[in-house]
Amino acid sequence: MATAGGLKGVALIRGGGGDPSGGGGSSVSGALHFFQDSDGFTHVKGKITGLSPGLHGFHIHSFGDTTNGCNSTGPHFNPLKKHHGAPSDEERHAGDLGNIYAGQDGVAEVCLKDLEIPLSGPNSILGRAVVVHADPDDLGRGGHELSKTTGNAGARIGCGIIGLQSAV
Ligand SMILES: [Cu+2]
Ligand SMILES: [Zn+2]
Repeated sequence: MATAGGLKGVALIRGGGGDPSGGGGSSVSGALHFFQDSDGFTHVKGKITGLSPGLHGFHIHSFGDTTNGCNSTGPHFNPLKKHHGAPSDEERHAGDLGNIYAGQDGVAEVCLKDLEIPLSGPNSILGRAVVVHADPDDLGRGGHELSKTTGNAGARIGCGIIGLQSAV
């Protein structure tokens, strides 16, 4: 597949909140690959394991900082100062990628593309974090006090920093 000089990124997902003794024994892990095509879409592909079956909120958060586990990655990446929403909404955070779905085996196959998460330019997601949540993202429609900020997706059970992928 030609990427026309497109940039590539990678994020290794690891479990957890900040408390090394806690996290409910979470063993979330995975690898996600990113590439930006010539139309400006960034494709995200990979697999995340160790999840509970069902939907899990899936976002780009602002900071590539895991000093305190996934909790130090900050809020949803939101350079345009919008409210939380679904990936298909006009009103959404750039980092709002909706939900991923894990089967009974706890594995989620990720395959999506999005225009708002470039790997270059002022709104680049390189150096920021991908976060997987315990609960489904309500896509801003849940009527909960957190719906318009986080989608009420619950705890951060896995995350990884998006880095530039090596050429080999
Ligand atoms: Cu999130
Ligand atoms: Zn959001």
